[in-house]
Amino acid sequence: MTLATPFAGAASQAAEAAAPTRVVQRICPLCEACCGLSLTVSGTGAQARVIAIRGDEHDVFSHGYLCPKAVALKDLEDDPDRLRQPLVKRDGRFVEATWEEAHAEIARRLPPLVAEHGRDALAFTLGNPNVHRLGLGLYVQRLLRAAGSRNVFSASTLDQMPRQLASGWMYGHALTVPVPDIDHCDFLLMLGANPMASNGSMWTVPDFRGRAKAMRARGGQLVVVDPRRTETAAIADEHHFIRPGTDQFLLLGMLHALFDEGLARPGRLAAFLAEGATGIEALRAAVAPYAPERMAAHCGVPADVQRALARRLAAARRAAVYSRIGSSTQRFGTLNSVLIDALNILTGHLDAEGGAMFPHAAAFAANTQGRPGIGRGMVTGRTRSRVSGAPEVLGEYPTSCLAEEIETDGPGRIRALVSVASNPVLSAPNGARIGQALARLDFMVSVDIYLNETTQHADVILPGLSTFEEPHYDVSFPQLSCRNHARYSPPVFAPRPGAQAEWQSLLHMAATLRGEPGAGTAGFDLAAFDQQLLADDLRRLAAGVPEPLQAAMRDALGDTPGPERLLDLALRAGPHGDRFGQEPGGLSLAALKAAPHGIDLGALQPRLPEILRTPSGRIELWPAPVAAELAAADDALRAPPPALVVVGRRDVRSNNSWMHNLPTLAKGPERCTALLHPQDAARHGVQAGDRVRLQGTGGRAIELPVTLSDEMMPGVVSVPHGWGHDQAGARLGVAAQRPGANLNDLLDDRLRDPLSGTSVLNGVPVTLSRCARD
Ligand SMILES: Nc1nc2c(c(=O)[nH]1)N[C@H]1C(S)=C(S)[C@@H](COP(=O)(O)OP(=O)(O)OC[C@H]3O[C@@H](n4cnc5c(=O)[nH]c(N)nc54)[C@H](O)[C@@H]3O)O[C@H]1N2
Ligand SMILES: Nc1nc2c(c(=O)[nH]1)N[C@H]1C(S)=C(S)[C@@H](COP(=O)(O)OP(=O)(O)OC[C@H]3O[C@@H](n4cnc5c(=O)[nH]c(N)nc54)[C@H](O)[C@@H]3O)O[C@H]1N2
Ligand code: SF4
Ligand SMILES: [Mo]
Repeated sequence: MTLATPFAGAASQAAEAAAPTRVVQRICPLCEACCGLSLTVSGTGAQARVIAIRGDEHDVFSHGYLCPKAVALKDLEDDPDRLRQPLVKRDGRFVEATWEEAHAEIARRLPPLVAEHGRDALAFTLGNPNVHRLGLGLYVQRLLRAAGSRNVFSASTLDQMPRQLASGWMYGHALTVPVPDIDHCDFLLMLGANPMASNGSMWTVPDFRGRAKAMRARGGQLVVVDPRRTETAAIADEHHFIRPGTDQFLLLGMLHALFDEGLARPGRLAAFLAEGATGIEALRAAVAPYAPERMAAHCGVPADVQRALARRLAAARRAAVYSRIGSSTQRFGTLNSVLIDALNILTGHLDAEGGAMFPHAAAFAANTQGRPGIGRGMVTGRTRSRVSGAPEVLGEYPTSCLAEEIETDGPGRIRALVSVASNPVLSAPNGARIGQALARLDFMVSVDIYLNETTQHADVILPGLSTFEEPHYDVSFPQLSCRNHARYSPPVFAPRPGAQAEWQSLLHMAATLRGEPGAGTAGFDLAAFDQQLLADDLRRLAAGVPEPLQAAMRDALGDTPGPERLLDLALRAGPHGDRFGQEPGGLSLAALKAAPHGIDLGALQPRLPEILRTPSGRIELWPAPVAAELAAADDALRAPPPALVVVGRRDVRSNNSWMHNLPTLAKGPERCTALLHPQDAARHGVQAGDRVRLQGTGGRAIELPVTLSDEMMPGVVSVPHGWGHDQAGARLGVAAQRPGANLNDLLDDRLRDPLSGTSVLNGVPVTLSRCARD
């Protein structure tokens, strides 16, 4: 799809026609597909404006694809509600402040709180845009290190933590995540994912539709398992309903079938598998009780379908099983992730062409560092949260523990919070409780571009530059891409005079927390502090490197502060890097700057055993904590199925909670509706267009209009998240006109996967009743 969209009205178009135009390339920062865009820019200097956005046909990775959200980047640029100046709360009201005033306020209030109550009294919430903005992603790490708090909460425990934990335990590193090599695949089985709407997740696959179409044209097949016949199911060869929250039973059934029918043949992978309690025989014994014939009644997928899927997976020359949010945000999210990989491994499709493969990122590939083939593995639970005792995973606690840590008195209570690009009031279960807890804090800072449902509780809001004013490089997504590549975008515009980038705000806060002399004053030398931290990095990185090379590294990086030289360092030291002149022709920032459409690094290649970092040097097929989950899964088998459960739904014109203020995306039919099967509607005396009340087990309810479709599995209602923009303290003029209801207000914050700390966001029991018709 290539969209060309003129944004401006007719009069300004005429003016722009006269102005000189230029075309620049830009990676879209909005979702994980990371499409390459072509922007037409008119005018120069302060008059410069983006007048058209198209897909970049010459992009080495996305080849011209884009979705309607890219076009809304222009709305985002112009949104009058987007913050451009810091806000400081004075006497309960936000007033615009200078950067000096904002940092002075932080320096006045934050360090004394930490000094009196300890480091853990300051918490952090990190949201989704941290992985989409270069400066945020790199410098938030610097801030966290300076703060040294255990109370870190992020969107990971509302999303992919089970997948990362499974990878950590099986392969030794949380970033060693296999992705389908769709361009060479013959059979793709997809559970709980809807890339036609989401554009892919934990799998960077721009133009999923085009790639799926090409797969099918080659004779390949796509099978979707989802409680809704989604947009992805609509382009698939086959779709099967599954009862929400029961993927583990389907997966256990399929694994049982593989062993039962003699189809468990890992081939070359056998040499890499651990033996004994975490090996293949242990898995065979574990799945023995879960015959498809027994699982069918529990998951709703007939036994013959389970067996047929297992056989097709085993028979396909090149195949992969892939899953996402639907099977991750579940009580058995980590178990599900391990079982998915077990299917890929037992059928020989892991790390094989056209199967589930490990990308090789050019920079920031933390899973590629250290000795190849062996490592420390992943350890969780090094600390536990104060109130619930939830184990730390990757240095975080479950987001669903945030409110209780603020509410519950005692030593270590959270009294201050820094939210960085996160909106837990709309994104996390029992959002209303989180809002009330935030209102109790002694001090809160938000690094955010909107005054919204969460940031309304802050005392200081620090907005960043617009995306067009900053360089872009995806730190995370080349690690998850269906083809290896490296792409960089320079800023399109110079920053407005006096504006501050997010990396500067984060670094300044880090300096304040470390008590650096002058921090919090206008005279603070941020560049010198950045230099000092980089020198520390280099010392670590260069340990054992000969001195002449260390000197070459220092010289090469220069003295311009900010994220770009960290990127240069990571590229040059990375697996494809020029190694500071030792590997002529290798990657560097300069090499990427010279390639505006990106550099293709080829199809995914097998990486076993080099990629392993487990202490055994083997794949731990059946990690002990996961094996122990089967007892709980057995309990779940005995629980009666709820009459009605709610699942989430994504729409291509939306993005979590924060793009509902952009007019291009906000128009069109109401999207925050409860989607229901006509049978369920009849059962509840509901007709299309009625308003219904959905109530969760905690007793909290939301009201919203109903839409009906037989694309829903009976007994399941689908509601999108990220809505509920009717809070008086927010400043979101467009979103407030059609606020929708906050699904997370009714979800239960006590439900989570105990291994990964991830919230159960899908398959949660609800009751439905019709609101009075007026
Ligand atoms: N019920 C239910 N809940 C869900 C989900 C679900 O499927 N169902 N999905 C979950 C998932 S997968 C995720 S990732 C989470 C997301 O949870 P969050 O990350 O909390 O939510 P977002 O809506 O992405 O919020 C992004 C925040 O960043 C701000 N922002 C946007 N751009 C920028 C920027 O460039 N800089 C800065 N500093 N701020 C910016 C926005 O104003 C907003 O406050 O939601 C989760 N919640
Ligand atoms: N347009 C748009 N794109 C986005 C986002 C967005 O909000 N809007 N958010 C971004 C983010 S942060 C993420 S993490 C990704 C998520 O990317 P995806 O995981 O592809 O997102 P969803 O569209 O929520 O797909 C989840 C599917 O799981 C199904 N499901 C629910 N419960 C179950 C279950 O128990 N079992 C099975 N098998 N299926 C189930 C749902 O019906 C749904 O179709 O999308 C990203 N891209
Ligand atoms: S699919 Fe994602 S990355 Fe591509 S244009 Fe749309 S929002 Fe941007
Ligand atoms: Mo997400």
